[in-house]
Amino acid sequence: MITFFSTLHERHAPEFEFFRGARVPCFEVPARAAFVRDELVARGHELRTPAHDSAPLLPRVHARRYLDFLETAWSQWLEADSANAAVQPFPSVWPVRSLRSDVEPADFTARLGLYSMDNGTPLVAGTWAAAKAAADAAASAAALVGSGTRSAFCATRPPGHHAGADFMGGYCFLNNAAIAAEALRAGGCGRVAILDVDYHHGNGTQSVFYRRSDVLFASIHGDPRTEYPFYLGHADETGEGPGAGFNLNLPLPPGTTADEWFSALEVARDRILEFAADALVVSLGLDTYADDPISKFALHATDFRRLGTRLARLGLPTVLVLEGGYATKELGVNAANVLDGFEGA
Ligand code: SP5
Ligand code: ZN
Repeated sequence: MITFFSTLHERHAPEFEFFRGARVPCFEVPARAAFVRDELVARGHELRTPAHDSAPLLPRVHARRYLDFLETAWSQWLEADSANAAVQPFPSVWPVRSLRSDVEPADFTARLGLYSMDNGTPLVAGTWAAAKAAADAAASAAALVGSGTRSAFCATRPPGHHAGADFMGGYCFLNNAAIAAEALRAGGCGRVAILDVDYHHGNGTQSVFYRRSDVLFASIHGDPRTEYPFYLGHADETGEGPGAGFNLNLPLPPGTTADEWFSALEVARDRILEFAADALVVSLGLDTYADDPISKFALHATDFRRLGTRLARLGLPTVLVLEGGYATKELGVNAANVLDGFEGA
């Protein structure tokens, strides 16, 4: 499968994140993309460098003031104090209920809180370059698939599905799947389905399309009552206004087995077929893997081949975008299994 890959992902390499108040090594590391690239090359898949500029698409998904903040965040951080060059910024205060989010504070950390949903998304000097390259890959894959190629994959990081119109979170900055969907829409696909199979609910993607009927969002994920992102992803979230009925959440309990997971996939498949999508975007999180260090489903390597086969059987032009998956060494095999299952179907 033609796979978009940019070495710019390496520039997003934070040193640590927080877990229970302690600094721990990041789960979302550059080696993830390297393992995926190496396995795809070994199996004969074609790598391409993204050549489409996603800049015109970004404002279709993200708020202008968020894009302006993100693109210049690192230079703003250095302007606040030149000693910040060696420091990872984290938010520590957020405009939750009753606080105002319409006025940008002059304080950098307060602005970072305004544009963040968590303190688990470290930002470094190269974050914008890496996130923009991933968005460019999404635009490039959508352009290829929109012009008649059956499928394309984005072996990109950072991931995107937790990023909303005006916030980062969950290791995500720009919503690559939403950008791919918008690119397909702009390219003439009337109806686009997004299927999110990451372990974590794609809260950002859901929120971007929640009031729209031209983009269906369907997600299978750990129940938000116990799993990140906690505050979205329940089954009763079905869309609003013109989007009523165009959002499908299939939360599953921690410990869900592969057979149970594939039963949920059939429910999502039926909804996507009923929707009569012209194209499919897959938020391909591989953190449903049994040995994933932060997740609690039990899919194995062979299940990812089975997933690829099921995705292909939808019979749709398909853009697949890498999301999570933190069993780093196994990530390449698991991703390549999805692509091989798809192409062998
Ligand atoms: C794209 C994606 O998969 N984002 C996931 C973000 C999850 N953020 C919360 C991570 C919490 C880590 N908990 C560590 C538990 C170790 N036992
Ligand atoms: Zn995830």
